[in-house]
Amino acid sequence: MRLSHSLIPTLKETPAEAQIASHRLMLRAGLVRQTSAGIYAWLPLGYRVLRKIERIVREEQDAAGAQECLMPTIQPAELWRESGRYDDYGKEMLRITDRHSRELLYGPTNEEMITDLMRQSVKSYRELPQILYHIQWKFRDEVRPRFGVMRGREFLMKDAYSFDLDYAGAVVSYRKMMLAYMRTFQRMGLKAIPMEAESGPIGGDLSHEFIILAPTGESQVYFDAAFEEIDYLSSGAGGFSHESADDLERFFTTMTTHYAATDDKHDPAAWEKVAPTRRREGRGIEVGHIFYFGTKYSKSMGFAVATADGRAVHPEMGSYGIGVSRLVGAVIEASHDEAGIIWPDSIAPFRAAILNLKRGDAACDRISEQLYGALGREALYDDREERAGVKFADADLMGHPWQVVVGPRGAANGTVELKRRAGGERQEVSVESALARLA
Ligand code: 5CA
Repeated sequence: MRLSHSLIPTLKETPAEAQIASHRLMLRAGLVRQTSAGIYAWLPLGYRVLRKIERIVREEQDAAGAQECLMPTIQPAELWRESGRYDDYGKEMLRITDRHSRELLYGPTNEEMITDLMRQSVKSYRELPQILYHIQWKFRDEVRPRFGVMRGREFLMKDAYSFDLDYAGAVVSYRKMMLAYMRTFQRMGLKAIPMEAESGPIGGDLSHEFIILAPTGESQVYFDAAFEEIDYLSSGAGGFSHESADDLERFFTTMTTHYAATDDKHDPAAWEKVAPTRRREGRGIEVGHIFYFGTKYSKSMGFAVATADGRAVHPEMGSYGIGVSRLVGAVIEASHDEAGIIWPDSIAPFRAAILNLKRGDAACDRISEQLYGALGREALYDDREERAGVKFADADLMGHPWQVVVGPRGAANGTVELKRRAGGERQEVSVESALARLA
């Protein structure tokens, strides 16, 4: 993309309404703009990050055997009357009436709708287990939307739903999703820790929140350093596979043996037993939440399948959420400095920015175009008529993992400066070796 013709409105000043780093930086780097309270438009730079996060989430859901589908944002009230949640949900639910006076709502989650879709078609034990997921916008009329996309009213969620014949099957699905989550967050450069949680309005018996550390997190968390040392992506010895029940068991035992708790579940006596050098404590942000709730919806909504011996059983269910749009803010909370965002390579909007320091200089223009041509869609070419200082500051603010600085002195000798955003290291290299590093 050429920055001169892009809607990436960076700001020098900090917007007054932004209280936390990620909100400030998302506005300043031109990722989003608020259109109503708690509702955001995703501008090109922000949308590229959102899509990359979505892609990682999707790949890991697919790898765990979940099927992607897409349910609508607008749902009929009747479904929610069947489960009894229409009234329970209260003012957080955005209720809509259409021209025929039919009651609709903008979905805050999809347990009812997926149960309805399954009960229409799945009749036999032979068709289970199944896990379905979608990545779709949700609406919750939060009393106090705040911190930008971290607590929005409209937000993008990945929600998955598992259906099993019995409790033992449901436990396997729950563990598979938990492993998929740990892999997903690790791929985004995040250290997430699963913590046992209350299940709240979703209902149910077993629930874990996935928390990442950041000073602005909403709750105080305590955990064993063991969580920081596990490589969930490793396929070698000690690694975990979704395919193996033994691996899933060993994985779940690991996740639930080491101490981890939010302040409302914190147990000082158990905490005392963790070696002092291994105690980790800080503020945490919830980026995902999973629930096992048995037959709560299958029973209330009359979804049953025939077993091998001709009985009818209500499938055991779980639901599994990831805050896709919240993750954009959460990653920034976990990875930024005074100058701006520091994107992990896996979700950076662009891999590199090309900074042409002297537009109109034949060598600078030629080398910049050459780099841009070779790097293609993964490069943002700063071809604006701006001072070098402005280009440096904007590139740091936007946080691309690499900057390729094309200045007149180097360009005359066929060299550029390659800067790594994370550590700040700079290196004078030939155009060819810059390309080799970034390709
Ligand atoms: N039905 C279940 C799981 S599919 C569910 O709705 N779970 S949830 O309420 O915990 O939401 C799942 C994730 O969505 C949360 O962990 C959080 O990361 C994200 N989320 C929830 N509310 C908001 C919000 N107001 N703004 C941004 N993200 C949110």
